[in-house]
Amino acid sequence: YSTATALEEEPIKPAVQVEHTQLLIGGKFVDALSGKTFPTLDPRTGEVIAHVAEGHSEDVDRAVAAARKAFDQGPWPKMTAYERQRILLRAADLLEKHNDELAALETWDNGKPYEQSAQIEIPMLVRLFRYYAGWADKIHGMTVPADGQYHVQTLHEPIGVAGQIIPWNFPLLMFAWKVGPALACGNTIVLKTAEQTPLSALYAAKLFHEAGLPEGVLNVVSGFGPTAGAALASHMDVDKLAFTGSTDTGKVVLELAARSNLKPVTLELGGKSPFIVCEDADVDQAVELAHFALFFNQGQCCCAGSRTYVHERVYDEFVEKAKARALKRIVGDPFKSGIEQGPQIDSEQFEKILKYIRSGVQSGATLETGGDRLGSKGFYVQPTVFSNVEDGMLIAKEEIFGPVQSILKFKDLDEVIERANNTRYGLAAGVFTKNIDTANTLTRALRVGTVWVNCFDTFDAAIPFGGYKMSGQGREKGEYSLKNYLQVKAVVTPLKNPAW
Ligand code: TXE
Repeated sequence: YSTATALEEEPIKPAVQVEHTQLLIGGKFVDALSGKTFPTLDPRTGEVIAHVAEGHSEDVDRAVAAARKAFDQGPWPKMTAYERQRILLRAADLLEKHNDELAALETWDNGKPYEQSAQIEIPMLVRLFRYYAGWADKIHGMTVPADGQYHVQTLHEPIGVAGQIIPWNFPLLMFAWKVGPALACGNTIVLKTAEQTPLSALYAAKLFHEAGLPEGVLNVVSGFGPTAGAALASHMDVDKLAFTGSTDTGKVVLELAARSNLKPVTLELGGKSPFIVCEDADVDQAVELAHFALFFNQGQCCCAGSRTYVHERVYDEFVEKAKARALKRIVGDPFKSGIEQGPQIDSEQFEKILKYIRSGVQSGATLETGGDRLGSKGFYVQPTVFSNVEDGMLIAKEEIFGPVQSILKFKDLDEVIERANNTRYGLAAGVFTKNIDTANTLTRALRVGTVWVNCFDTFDAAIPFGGYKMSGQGREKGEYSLKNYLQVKAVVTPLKNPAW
């Protein structure tokens, strides 16, 4: 991999200052009541970027009270949809104007390539908020032809205070997936960022206030899961919970929500998505797409194509070329131009990935390339490829969340359908074929929330996303996401003069 030696150089200094490290509650930046802070680390070195206020349950209480007040007494849910839309559009303009600062913060805190942040993720963030701004004045109920002499209509109303818990792999995009629909529908929010990546959401939320968002509508609490996160999930005054993270933590928050006030919950959880390369595939193109499907974002994608199923007729050629492609992957300081892969998020994920790699070797898979850390500091992992992987191996069953490709061989469609579906997950799948019948068969047979045919990770704001089975509940993005943040009220009025 191209840059092992460069990793020993001094890391490049990001072109941004960390301005906001406090909690954002009621429109103001404030310290945690305990005065506690925690360090957020640079994944390139493991060194401290900044100390950030550590929210606990009493801070969540304050944030929920601010959101409650903003919902019950503030202008936000009552203002016209057009006014809400204009604020969201102004916020999108400000996010766009601060593209480079947001991208630098995102890369510094997360380790993803700066060019990916600046050219893909921040533009997607802007697009998401423009998309949701568009919805603000298009949310309406219906008239219902009920039996009897009644005028019946439905009102679509905001739910109230939304609690939102997000992970660290796409901090700003997860912020947008959650905040966008909630605001478009007129809710108020308490958002808890991941402890690994607290910085960019604070910056973005400040821009929403500059855009005219009333105070208390969007509150951001940094802190840890078992304290701040659990307090939010179990809060009696939070009306809805949205969570993205691991399946295990998803179960915990669902239980907390049920045991407290039965708030409805949407969950976007883990995956072990198959990427199926059929016998008619152009192998070079398939290798490139399968590589992207797995290695994008250091392999830290819930929908990563982490089971690469390849038809036996093209298998040997595929494995050889997949190995060559991984060896060409450019790993290095994510602030350097042309970098494809930066460090993993933190030491915990880094150790977890290396453990899975050892397990792959022990279980008898063939390590084609990679298999170890890269450099001596920070959390860089060699792009790793295993062939001869079998369904029962841990690396084929569990979410590795790292740059580790597992290649499995299959003989026919029925067999690969059964094997691809034989998992507790059901988030996404990739299908690579020129045959329309094969594509149709696979897209209908796979029990997953997204099938990408001859593409992968296509993530427009308008496309719904979510999981079957233990990959989640509900859908985010697209029109489908709105119903997570709306109540339906039926209004029934007798008709005094049925003749009319
Ligand atoms: O996830 P957690 P972690 C997967 C991936 C990864 C593994 C662990 O396989 O290796 O999960 O990562 C908050 N009550 N994904 O530990 O714990 C936490 O503070 C309330 C897939 O980072 O699920 C953070 O804000 N909240 C995933 C968020 O939950 C709690 C993205 C996610 O953390 C909590 C990330 C609690 N008890 C990891 N405990 C995806 N679907 O994209 C933690 N949190």
